Amino acid sequence: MTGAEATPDRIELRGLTVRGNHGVFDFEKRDGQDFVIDVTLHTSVARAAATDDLAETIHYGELAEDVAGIVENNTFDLIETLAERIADHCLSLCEHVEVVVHKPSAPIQRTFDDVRIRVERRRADSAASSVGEPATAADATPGSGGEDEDGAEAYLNLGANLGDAADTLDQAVAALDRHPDITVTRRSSLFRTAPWGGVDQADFLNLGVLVTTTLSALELLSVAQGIEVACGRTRELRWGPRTLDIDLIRFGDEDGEQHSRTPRLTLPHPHAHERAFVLAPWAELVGDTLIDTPQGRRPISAVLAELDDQDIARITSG
Ligand code: A4P
Ligand code: MG
Repeated sequence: MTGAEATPDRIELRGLTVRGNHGVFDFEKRDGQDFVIDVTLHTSVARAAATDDLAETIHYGELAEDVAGIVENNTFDLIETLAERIADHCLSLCEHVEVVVHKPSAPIQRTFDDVRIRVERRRADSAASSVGEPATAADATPGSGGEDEDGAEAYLNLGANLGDAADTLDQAVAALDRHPDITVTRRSSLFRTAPWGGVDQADFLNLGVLVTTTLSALELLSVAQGIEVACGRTRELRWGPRTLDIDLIRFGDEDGEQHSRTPRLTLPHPHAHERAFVLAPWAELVGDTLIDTPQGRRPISAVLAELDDQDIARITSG
């Protein structure tokens, strides 16, 4: 399904109409309007046709829900950004996508039929650049950073504090592992953790996973964000309550980790060293690795020991 070879086959979703709050004007953000989305996935349907098995293809119902979620759960000034974000998600499903975002009620003081943005992206493009941000040298090299023939190692932290958080985390780990280019090699215990960041809210459940992946760091982040949407992520507030949050903490291992400083992807994660809910599951999985802190590279155990005022408790073993 994700082979790089060109295929004449397409899965096409046309005219998906979703209300959203995108636009540069305040009234557009406040009142919302309809956006119409077309998606073309270049992917072979031969195996699905031969086996008549839904599991061998991309489920267009799920695709429509994921895309609708991206339109509904974000507010962008530009439909360029919306198109890029949808394309990013679709690249977690196949290697080559086209996305058209129409804004038929755009505030234009003339009679017009439609205004639209069309983007065409391939996985290699998305690894090299993202909207308006300079790509770092590391971003430009998919998979760079401590990889071997199985791909690179990465550490992800998952958190949830809305709905059935434990079930959502289970589903998210399973979804990561189901991805053809990601293998979950280790999963930590589940931790109950006090909210970090000053927002008064319910405790979180957090866990960490080590994965190996042949994806680039940006592609891995896109897959994680797609899983957040698929798990019905809702979040109104930075550092506030959320159905599911997946943060990419380290890409590569201690001896060859990738660095990136774009807003789209900052690596290693800039707050990791301040968060017991990130470090405790990580230490459980890797033992005493060296991590970046403002004081330089330090053993994770020493950094974690200084965060003993943060309330966390292991509630199941991994
Ligand atoms: N982004 C950049 N670098 C990364 C990275 N390494 N990993 C960008 C993940 N995302 C990264 O993320 C905002 C933007 O960060 C995205 O566009 C992404 O491309 P978001 O997930 O949409 O927003 P957010 O999660 O609300 O903001 P932020 O700043 O990422 O929050 P955090 O850092 O994820 O913190 N307390 C406990 N106990 N447990 C938790 O799990 N989580 C948070 C969220 C706060 N407090 C918590 C917990
Ligand atoms: Mg986050």
